[in-house]
Amino acid sequence: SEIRIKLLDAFTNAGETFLSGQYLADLIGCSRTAVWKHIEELRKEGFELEAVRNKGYRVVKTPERITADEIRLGLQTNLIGRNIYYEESVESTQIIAKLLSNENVPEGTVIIAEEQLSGKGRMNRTWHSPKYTGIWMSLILRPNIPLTKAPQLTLLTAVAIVHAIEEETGLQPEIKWPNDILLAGKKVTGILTELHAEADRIHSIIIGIGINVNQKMEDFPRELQEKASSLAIEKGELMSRAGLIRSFFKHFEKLYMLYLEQGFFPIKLLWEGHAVSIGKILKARTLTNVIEGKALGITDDGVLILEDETGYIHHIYSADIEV
Ligand code: BTX
Repeated sequence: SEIRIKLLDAFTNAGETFLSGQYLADLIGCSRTAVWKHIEELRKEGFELEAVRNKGYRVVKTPERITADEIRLGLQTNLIGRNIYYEESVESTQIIAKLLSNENVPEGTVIIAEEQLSGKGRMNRTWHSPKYTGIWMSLILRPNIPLTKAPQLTLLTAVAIVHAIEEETGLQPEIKWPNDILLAGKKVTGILTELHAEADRIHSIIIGIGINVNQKMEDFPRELQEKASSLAIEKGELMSRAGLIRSFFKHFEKLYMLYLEQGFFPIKLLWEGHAVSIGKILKARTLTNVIEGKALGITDDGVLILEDETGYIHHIYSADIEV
């Protein structure tokens, strides 16, 4: 709105100087209540405004938005992230990716949003995606591979995210089968792979990636605080989301090319190297029962292999894992 623009201009010109509510109201030509209302709106958007009695307000921090231009500057890929759609607020980037993939956008197209109102997890769960704090994005791929191999791309994505987090933070995340990325045992990233096929041909694979970057603990809902964390919490400092996105694109592209040339084997080795669960006793909770056993590894199709105490080998296609 006009008031908002004038307000931001006033703060821009004021720099570190405080501006009183009355001064702003006179300058803009509105009521003090209107000034106050807009200041509250800015706070909701992620601005931090310091308020001091008898002095007024000043902006101490702006929301760190990601812009497509900021990501493009310094991007080192040929395919992944060359075409970026950036949205302020969406229901789910997966939905937009699906619509775009039907319009035949190029492979490697990415949809990024600052906020998701109904971020999707696996099996109809939700993914908490608050504004300006994380990376909520969907990547459109069109590989020429059989349908059954699609889960391999989830594992490849996990390795790429681990490499990007290592590069950008120096922290060493672990992978929990099939798609959780953990720091200090807490989930910092989720991956959701959705397959769109016609008959037995892949039309597109949409990989949804949620990375908790700059959340503070109190930004998570109560029920997540014990099992979720962010890179900033684990590292002890805020991070550039654009830098992490660029790093992810680079590592993903490298692994994806390797995968298309040499198949899953080299990816599998990298994945197993980062997996916390391999060699440990796990509980796999499937839709129908609970299987406890030692994790021996994964198959070429990304299926988890568990050996129970009787020596029986189970193949786990989909489950929640407790280590
Ligand atoms: P998942 O089913 O493995 O994880 C979902 C579960 O994780 C939830 O039930 C909840 O317990 C927990 N959870 C929810 N939000 C968070 C969070 N921010 N951090 C840690 N734990 C959380 C994982 O599903 C797949 C998530 C993919 C999210 C991306 S974001 C971009 C794209 N668009 C979209 O709608 N989803 C994907």
